[in-house]
Amino acid sequence: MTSEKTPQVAVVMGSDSDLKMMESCIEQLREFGVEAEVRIISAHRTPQVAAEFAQSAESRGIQVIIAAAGMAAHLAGAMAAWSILPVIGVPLAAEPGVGGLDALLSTVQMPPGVPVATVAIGKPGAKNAAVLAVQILARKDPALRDKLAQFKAKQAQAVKAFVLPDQAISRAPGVSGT
Ligand code: RP5
Repeated sequence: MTSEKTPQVAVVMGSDSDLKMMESCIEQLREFGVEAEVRIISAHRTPQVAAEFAQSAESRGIQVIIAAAGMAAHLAGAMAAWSILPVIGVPLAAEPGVGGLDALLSTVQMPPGVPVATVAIGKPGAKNAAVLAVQILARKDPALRDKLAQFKAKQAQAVKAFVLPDQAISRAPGVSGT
């Protein structure tokens, strides 16, 4: 007998070359106790699979789709086109490339009526996609809501607890250590 729950979040990415960047997303979800269905699906190389995945996601229990891709990144848009689930897009910087600006514009510039909630380029965006997905799930999950509150409080505590080294203070005029 297995106690595994059906994943509520899908994390899809355009290539196995994106996995290194998206590990921080998967890891962040895991820290909240949220398991993800992780798939490599390309909007361009496997368009049929992308359509079928997005169309069946809701009936499989998925609540949020996180889609990451680089270059002319159309994966998040394709997910949003084929599903009514909220889609979070993570633009990635492919190598060689233009630093992810290509993917950012491809992901964020969706036409009216087909939104993709687009986060920052690369690793910070990958992590934020996980937090945003958890925030969506937490609306109907009090335990997850409490974990989010703790996560925020811990972040604030880390900022408050940071002590500037004396040297840094003396080098930055106008910056007070208190
Ligand atoms: C995109 O093209 C992928 O998401 C990846 O970021 C980029 C390059 O893919 P590979 O050539 O490394 O498979 O579709």
